Amino acid sequence: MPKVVVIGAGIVGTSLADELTARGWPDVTVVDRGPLFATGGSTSHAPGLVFQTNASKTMTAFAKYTVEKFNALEHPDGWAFNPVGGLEVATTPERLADLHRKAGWAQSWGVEGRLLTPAECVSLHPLVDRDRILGGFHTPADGLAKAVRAAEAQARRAEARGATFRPHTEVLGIVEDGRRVVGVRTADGVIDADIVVCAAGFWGAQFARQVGLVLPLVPMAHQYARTGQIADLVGRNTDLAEAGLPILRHQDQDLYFREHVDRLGIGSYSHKPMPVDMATLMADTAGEPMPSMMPFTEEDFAPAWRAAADLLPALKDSKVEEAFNGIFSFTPDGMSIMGEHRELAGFWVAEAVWVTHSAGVARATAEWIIDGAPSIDTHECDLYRFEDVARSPNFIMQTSSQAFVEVYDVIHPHQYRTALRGLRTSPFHARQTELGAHFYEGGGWERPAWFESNAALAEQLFDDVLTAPRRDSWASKFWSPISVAEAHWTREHVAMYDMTPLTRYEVAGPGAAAFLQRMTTNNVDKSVGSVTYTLLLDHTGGVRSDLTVARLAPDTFQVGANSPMDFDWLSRHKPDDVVLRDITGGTCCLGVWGPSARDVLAPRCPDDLSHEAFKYFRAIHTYLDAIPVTMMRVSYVGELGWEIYASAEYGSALWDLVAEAGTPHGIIPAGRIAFNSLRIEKGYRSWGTDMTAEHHPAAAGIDFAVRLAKDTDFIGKQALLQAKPPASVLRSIVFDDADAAVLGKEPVFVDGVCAGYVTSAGYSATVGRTIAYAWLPSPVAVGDVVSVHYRGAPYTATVHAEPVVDPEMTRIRR
Ligand code: FAD
Ligand code: THG
Repeated sequence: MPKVVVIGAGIVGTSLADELTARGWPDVTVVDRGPLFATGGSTSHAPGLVFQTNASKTMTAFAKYTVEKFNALEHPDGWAFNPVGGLEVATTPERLADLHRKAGWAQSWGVEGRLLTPAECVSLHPLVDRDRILGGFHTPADGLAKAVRAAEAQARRAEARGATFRPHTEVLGIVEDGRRVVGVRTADGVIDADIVVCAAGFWGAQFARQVGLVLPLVPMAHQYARTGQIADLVGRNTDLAEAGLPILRHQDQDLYFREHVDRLGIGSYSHKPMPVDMATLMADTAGEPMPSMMPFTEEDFAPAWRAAADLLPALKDSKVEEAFNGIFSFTPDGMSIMGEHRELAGFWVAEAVWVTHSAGVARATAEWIIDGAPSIDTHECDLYRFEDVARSPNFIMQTSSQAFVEVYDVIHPHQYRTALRGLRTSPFHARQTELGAHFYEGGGWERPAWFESNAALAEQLFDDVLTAPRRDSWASKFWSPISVAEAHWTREHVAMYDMTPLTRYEVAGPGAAAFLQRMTTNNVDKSVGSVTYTLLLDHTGGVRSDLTVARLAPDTFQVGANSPMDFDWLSRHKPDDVVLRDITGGTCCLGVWGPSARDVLAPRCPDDLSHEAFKYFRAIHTYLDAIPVTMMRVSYVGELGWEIYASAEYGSALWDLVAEAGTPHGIIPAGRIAFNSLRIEKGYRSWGTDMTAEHHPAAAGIDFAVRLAKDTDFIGKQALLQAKPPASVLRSIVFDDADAAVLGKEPVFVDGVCAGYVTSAGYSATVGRTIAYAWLPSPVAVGDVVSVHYRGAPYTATVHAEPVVDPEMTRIRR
């Protein structure tokens, strides 16, 4: 049996010990520097509010499991979970509308919830001032976790199965044999270990540096205060129950509330970000009860108190009695950090985890360690989701601070980071700026969403042939009707798209072909010049990514990938005779697509670009005028055309060349919104949004990329052979109302019952409707009518055969 050492006996470490031992791994030692189980970490003082509903399906699933598990825990002192329910109130129209959106997430992810009138809110929570609120959202299964009890109850269960808990034992270092962990070093000596899990809470980032690992988290102080006795609460709660009113969120003022018998606890995010300096932490917390508590800074709390008393008038006769600035972790994207160190096998992390998500994170980590993969999708929490740029201290600090400020804000799904923009720009950036590009940010890259230079063209098209959808103020944020014209023009004429941010690797060496055959599902061992669409699966058959693999030389492949996690996965499996290199930044890529693409490019290219000479899904190395390029006849927008790759120094010359060659054909630059709508029309999935490792290829509708019959065994093949037919499948749905817009994650109803959810969507210029992907029960058939609730309003849509546009592939193969 593998020996596991868990660093940290907070809510995460104890829960993990429970999950590991429950799966038949008894040899687990949990060590903590502090006493058990009030160790002094964040868990020891967490007020334990558990709101399950989250924009992220994964985080919601983590929270649901925490609630389910904690409800069933037993502790001699009383409850570990008190399901008082959760209530979020709105004091602005924007928030009220957003609560409808949130209610949609709850439906999509299976959390019971209901929107309430102000009167209903007050009858649930009589302290709330009826006149201050416009409505609320109530989730009856939410509640309070007694975090230290929950930790102890889980620890005792783990102990009964063989686990050991060692208080007052600081882990000073990791013992390794070069590539693997073999133990942890403490003042009392070494504890042997095959696996070490860092669950050290906000100390984790500092600790992980010892083993060369950057954990993008920032320890931040957050204020929590308890009032004195409140007359209206006297007699309501027994000492044992502590609370009966729902936990309350007043997000417009960055506040949350819970009862402590006849007192109220108030948490505030309304203060400035207060990152904690780990170098002076010991001194800064010296006079406090715990090393995770900073002295209370009263002046930072003053506005929070006024806002609290404004919502809850009963507070006016009270005051703060006890308060502290508690420390916990913030990350650049608000998600946890999970996974195994790539360069040090056996070193795992489970970090930046709220009490709310703790049991879910622990379960997924245990599954990952024992079974090789978690049973639910965790890519949003993956240790290797971060681009290199996102691991710099400056980036981590600035983005995590922004995440703190925005923690309760209404965040639009297309709202992009404002901190640290302009870091990664393609060689086309200067030209794009001149053309009035509106930039989105993705993976640190500046990506044009649409171009103001196309405004006049759009106006003209809307006068003549096109109709612009009428979008409400929410759906038209970070959006422009110009994108509709750009998409239309691509289908009718030709457009150029900046594909530089598309992650690409060179896979080279004598073992390259065999390696890619084993890693991916399709047959990539084809002639030089072939391009293959293929999948990376995990061992359970889940889709980790979809790739294009171009064979540029017998032993050299160019792989078009999706995220740093692909690099991570390939690196972990790579034999020594294969070299894997990320070539994204040193190269650039321009997509030139549309019926006129050949007419634009052929006159500038010495090679024959005719359909017969340069077939679909082939690649060649050639020239455009004097510029050396690799041209790939691939089109994610589903049109005739090429991805043109060049070394970065040729980038601006390449842009100018194509723009000039395209002028007689009316070429335009086009942005991400048009791009997205075209790929949805064409039935192409976007990994991470439409499909994840939670889905098998057949469910996601991409099993055409799986060659079960190929000679080489590939990762995931056995799992696919044993798989049952999927219970739900990804479908294209087309809205009936030309003005209906959805943005993603909306619940989908079949026969009045919520049966699935939207993944991505775009307005299709070709069919004049919004098209969306949705996960739906597999019996739902083409032609069936469904209803999608967008911020509370129902819109009907029809399940459509795929692809919606050009099923015969005549546009691409010509
Ligand atoms: P911790 O509980 O901090 O445990 C980590 C443990 O690791 C500590 O016990 C520490 O002693 C130990 N350790 C560290 N380094 C070493 C080492 N080298 N050797 C040995 N041991 C080590 N979350 C919610 O879900 N709901 C809330 O309402 C909520 N409210 C909060 C309010 C405040 C004021 C604060 C500060 C946080 C709140 N949180 C809340 C967040 C939550 O408390 C934390 O995210 C969570 O408790 C973290 O759990 P953990 O097990 O990862 O870390
Ligand atoms: N271009 C390149 N690589 C990529 C993408 C890309 N890698 C990541 C991501 N995008 C992969 N996604 C797709 C999805 C569909 C197609 C290409 C990349 C595609 N599919 C055709 C189809 O389904 O009809 C071809 C299928 C086949 O012949 O097997 O074109 O945008 N370089």
